[in-house]
Amino acid sequence: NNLSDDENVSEEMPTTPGLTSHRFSQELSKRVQDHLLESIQPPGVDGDKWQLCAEEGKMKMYTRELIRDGIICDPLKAIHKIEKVTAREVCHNFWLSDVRKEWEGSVEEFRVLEKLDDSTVIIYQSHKRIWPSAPRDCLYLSSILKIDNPPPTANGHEAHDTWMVCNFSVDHAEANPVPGCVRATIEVALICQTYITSPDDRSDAIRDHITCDIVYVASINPGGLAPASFLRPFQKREYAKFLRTFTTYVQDKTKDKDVSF
Ligand code: 18C
Repeated sequence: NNLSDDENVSEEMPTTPGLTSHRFSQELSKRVQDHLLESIQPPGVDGDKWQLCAEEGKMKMYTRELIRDGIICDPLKAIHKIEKVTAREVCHNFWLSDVRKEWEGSVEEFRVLEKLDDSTVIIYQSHKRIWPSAPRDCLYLSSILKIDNPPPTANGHEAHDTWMVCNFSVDHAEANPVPGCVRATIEVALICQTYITSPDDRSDAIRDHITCDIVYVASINPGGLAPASFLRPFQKREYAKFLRTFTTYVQDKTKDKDVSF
């Protein structure tokens, strides 16, 4: 398998977390299970505290106010539905380092520090600076997984397939804190499900009958104090920009290619 070949999605990705073994397997497996239990749930169930903060077409963004040790760490949950792409295509493009700079506008530089297995890497990245605050960097594990037994979906339909990318902060000997740079910590998941719609037009192109449901959750601790009046609107804008840019990127990139389930 070649990590740098974005045309050929690995055929040997683990379908269940924990099948391959590395020093973060257990932690990864636990986080994946938590995302499948909680993150995948639509906002509004179980009397949760998610508040709708933005809506753009089929994309809805929800947030909750959360302050830890005085630092604003408001989590985000976004749900979206995009046409003509599969869960695998969306997750693959989110996970693959080679195309990161083609859609990720917040990153200045990044490098893969370690490959733990064919679907799991540890990444260090620095972010574009927001003057006058200190520069930020982060260090995280990133894994792509096919989920074989997803929980039943709230929409009552059975998904054709389910894929997930799970990113979370870890430590690594090759990425000690950088003087003057504030390390942000992250917990991010992108969960995607493909649905095949029944043909209601004359198109026999399979791509025309595919829809992908997306759940994106992010909890970012920016690592230092930032005024709420700046941070909250800033986050909202940046997350919306990311979701818009990234989903359009995947649609453009795949539109003339064979469908990859
Ligand atoms: O999930 C996304 N991308 C993945 C691949 O990069 C990965 C990334 C996580 C993002 C980590 C962010 C860490 C700090 C960010 C610094 C801000 C830079 C913004 C520059 C904008 C030009 O999982 C998609 C991520 C989409 C990110 C949206 C930005 C969210 C902002 C979070 C708050 C950060 C506060 C920064 C401090 C401000 C001080 C006044």
